[in-house]
Amino acid sequence: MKPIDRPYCGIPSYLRSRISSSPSDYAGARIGVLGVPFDEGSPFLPGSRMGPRAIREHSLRFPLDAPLHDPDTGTDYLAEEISRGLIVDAGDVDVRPANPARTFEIVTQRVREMLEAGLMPVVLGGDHSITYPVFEAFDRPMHVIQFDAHQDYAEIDEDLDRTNSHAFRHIVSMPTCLSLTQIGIRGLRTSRRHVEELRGSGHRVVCMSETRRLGADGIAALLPEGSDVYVTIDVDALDMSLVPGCVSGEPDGMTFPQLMGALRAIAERHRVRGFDFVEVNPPLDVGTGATAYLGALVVTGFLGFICNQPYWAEARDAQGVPA
Ligand SMILES: [Mn+2]
Repeated sequence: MKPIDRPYCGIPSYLRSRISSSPSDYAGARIGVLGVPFDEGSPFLPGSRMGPRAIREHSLRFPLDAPLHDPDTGTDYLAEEISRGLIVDAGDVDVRPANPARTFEIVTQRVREMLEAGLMPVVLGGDHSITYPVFEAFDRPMHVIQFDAHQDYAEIDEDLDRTNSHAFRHIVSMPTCLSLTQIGIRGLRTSRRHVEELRGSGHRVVCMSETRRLGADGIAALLPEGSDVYVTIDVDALDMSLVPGCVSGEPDGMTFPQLMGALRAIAERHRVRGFDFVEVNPPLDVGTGATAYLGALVVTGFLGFICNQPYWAEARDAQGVPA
């Protein structure tokens, strides 16, 4: 009997990939999807801890019996990855409630296990604090590209150090961070000091007017061709009108084609070594789960762009890890 696989049937793993949190089962896969259901770093309304589960559920709405297809460009995506089972859903980090330091150690350890097994990590948040322990798992020096309305570059002190406003203060101080490029920064919650400090130390803060002026290829061209990059996408990079299920939405944000165009151009020009997608807050979302669906679309679309690159396909078919 042919399965019909309605999205409301079955246990939701990302794109119905096999589920395993044990590194011994990672062999043969190329991509590892890891949820980090952590929102203790949120300064206002909690709820993004439910993000990984909602994004997985909405990923079941894509038809998986054929390659994902974009009729506008005539492009197919993820045909090999889905049909050959090259994606493993590594489940969620087992959060230690009220113990963020310990939770972050486990995040780093889980991502490191995926890297050691040769998987490209795709991490689903959670709030944006999680990018710090995720990035910490990489030994490879990389340029960091952050799509976000906010800089998340707050000063660290003994009372505040692991919130979603601190991730990039930690990351720029790490020797593996070659540079930080922030795209889509806007709104009156921005600090002049943070903008000037980051620019003054050689990083890039690209606000909305410049984001529009550069366009997709201009954004990708901010870094030398072939750079190793880590990409982190806060859903609030998109315009507030698109993200009812996000506590930190700001007006005058990126359109969906602006974001996807930039992600496509980055996948084409650079070597994406991993990415995360954060800040979808399902309890705040509208009844259709539109923001979680948008999340599934951004994650799956970006993964599709990466896996369509010749270097990726070559390494995939040679049964090796993209070097
Ligand atoms: Mn953020």
